[in-house]
Amino acid sequence: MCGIFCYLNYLTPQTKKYILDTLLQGLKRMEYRGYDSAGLAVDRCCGDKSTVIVRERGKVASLEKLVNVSQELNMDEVCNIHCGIAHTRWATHGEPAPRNSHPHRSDANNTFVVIHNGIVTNYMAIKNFLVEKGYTDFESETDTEVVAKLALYIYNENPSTTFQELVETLIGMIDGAFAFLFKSNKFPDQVIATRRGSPLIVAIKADVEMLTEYFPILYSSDRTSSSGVNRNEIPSPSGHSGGDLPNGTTNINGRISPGTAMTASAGSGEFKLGGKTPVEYFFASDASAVIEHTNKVIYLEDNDIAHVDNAGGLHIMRTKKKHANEKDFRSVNTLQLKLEEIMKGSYNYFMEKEIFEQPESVVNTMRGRLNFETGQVVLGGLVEHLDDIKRSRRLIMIACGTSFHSALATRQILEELSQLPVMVELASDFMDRHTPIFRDDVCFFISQSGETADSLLALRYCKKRGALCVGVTNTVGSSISRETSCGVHINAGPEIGVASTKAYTSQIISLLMFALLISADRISMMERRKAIISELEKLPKKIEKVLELAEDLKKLAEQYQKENSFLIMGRGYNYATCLEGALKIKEITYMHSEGIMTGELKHGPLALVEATMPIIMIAVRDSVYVNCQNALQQVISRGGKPILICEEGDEEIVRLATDKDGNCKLAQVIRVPKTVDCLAGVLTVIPLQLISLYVAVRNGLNVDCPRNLAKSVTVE
Ligand code: G6Q
Ligand code: GLU
Repeated sequence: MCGIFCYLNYLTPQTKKYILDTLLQGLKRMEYRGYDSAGLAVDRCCGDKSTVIVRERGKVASLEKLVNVSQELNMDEVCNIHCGIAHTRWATHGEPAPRNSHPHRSDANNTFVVIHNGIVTNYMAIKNFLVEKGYTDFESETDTEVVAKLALYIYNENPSTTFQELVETLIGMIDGAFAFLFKSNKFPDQVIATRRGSPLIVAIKADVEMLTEYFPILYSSDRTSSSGVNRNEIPSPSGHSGGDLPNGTTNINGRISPGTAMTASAGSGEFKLGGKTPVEYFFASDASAVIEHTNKVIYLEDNDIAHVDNAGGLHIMRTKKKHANEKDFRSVNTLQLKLEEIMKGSYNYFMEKEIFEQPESVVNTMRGRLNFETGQVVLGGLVEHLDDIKRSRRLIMIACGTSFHSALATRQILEELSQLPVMVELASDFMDRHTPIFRDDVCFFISQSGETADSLLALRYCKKRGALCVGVTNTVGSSISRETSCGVHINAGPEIGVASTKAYTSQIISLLMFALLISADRISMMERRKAIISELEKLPKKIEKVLELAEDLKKLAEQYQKENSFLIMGRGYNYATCLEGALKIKEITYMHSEGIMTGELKHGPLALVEATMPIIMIAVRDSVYVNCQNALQQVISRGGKPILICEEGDEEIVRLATDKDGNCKLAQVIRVPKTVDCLAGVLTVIPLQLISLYVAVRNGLNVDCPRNLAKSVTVE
């Protein structure tokens, strides 16, 4: 959701054209996250460090057009040092429009400009405060604009304040979730980045070899802030002290310790960045925006303030240590991601690519973890906690959307193999209910992005209550992967399409491997485990067979493309497939679609059945097969003409749907290979992924970025 990007070149001469292209390209790489408008800010020219802002509603391509015709920018000018910031917005306050797009500015001189991902919840209180102080020239309806004006207010109160002090003071006055980047003509060639709740990384490109993998944190000392501004000045309507400050205090009592500009000592060595050495910095919401430039990244944590000063030095600061054992460094990580992995290759859409990648992505999920010969499962991230998990009172799987469906899809096998009660929870509802959680609960947080706000809130809630928190994510370095005690990385590779596909199947495999792991010592489960492991080995080939149905499914999509509704019915392991298939159809095609548990048919949904209602039914030869046959007959006898997803070689069910004159009442039969019950959902969901893709494509819809949706939902 929304993308933040910054490119700062220090002693690395670049033309303005290169700088602007880099900023625009950074935004394009994050387009998949979902947005409604875009904007950027750069210096007017090398000799004049005043800031030029360009903003536009709609796509990055529209912003690019505006940039290219700007009279204010000299594309050929070479900048030795320059800082540019750029943003894609997903509106929370104020309609998508150029005036509401970011960067927002403090005043007509663009003294401070800011870009923001998240929500400032006390923006009204700040606005009233600023208006009272005479800062009245608000230009937008956003919550973000108050931040730019507050920066100017803090600066005006004490013009000798440093950029770091100013931002530290400022974030202490703000409630809500944010990732911010600040640029100011009072502090030229510098940038400050900070986050609380929204993701943000710093990437470093330098020719010098980095001598350490750790970057030290500088802590503020305890003397009164020289910014001279106090958080108490902003009334807090909720009485909540807001900023995550030490002891819940409201005073800003920190001063950033001087710290050496270019050299910061770290445990195992020294970083020498800036000074006489050229260096380039990138700040971004995620790694896909920086990977083409460098693979060295630092994941910022909540309340970190990262500052690149005018000598090219990078400093990471915090007000104070919260706990004695809080780590006082940030690791420099080497990203393994390759640019090709996030490109479309020969496919037209990311969603298409990701659906067709599933034979490989499921292998990547199992690689090095599952030994098909010995049946041994090793999940490195869980080793230390396995005994605690086995001793737990219950397992609780918490997630949203598709990730929730993967929990539902594996609940039964997890119950069977672990012999523990398994609860499956939608993160938002879990929080709404203030669900009781105990120290001997084990809570799983399943999230492709690892940044979903509701799941993250639930994680913090469970952690506070002493439960063991396990992350199941696809994004290394994401908030969920960092804040959980242990976890499993699903290794599906980057998923760019908003509609989750390969992450879903890899989540199922990961949870299934966990079920196999936890039952490894149970003699009574040996045969069952063997059967599952043998099917896991065959799974990639079986997925390939399902993908061969693509051409038939294209034709089917053509037939159904103008429908308004789709009902998808099944039960047992395939109930999750119904919900997930219905979610795919609604989010990508904008058709109404509903997943129905066939056990519930007679309790209401049967009333919807008639000849013209598009219905898909799923029936495989598992323990609920007979119930599925009954449901099929109920639907057919009400005039329904369903599309049936069943197993290869299952003639029995087709005969059942054929009357004595030989007329088959099925609209179409889609056959998938037979597999073990708990894996059937991986195969039955793929035709539904493809149907939704092809209907959307035929209707000319934006498959990868459906309307109103974002890839990473970082607000509640
Ligand atoms: C579905 C979507 C969506 C997603 C949720 C949770 O196609 O991608 O439902 O699954 O928004 O996201 P995370 O898995 O990233 O937590
Ligand atoms: N709340 C801000 C706005 O509405 C930022 C939204 C975002 O995260 O893009 O402008």
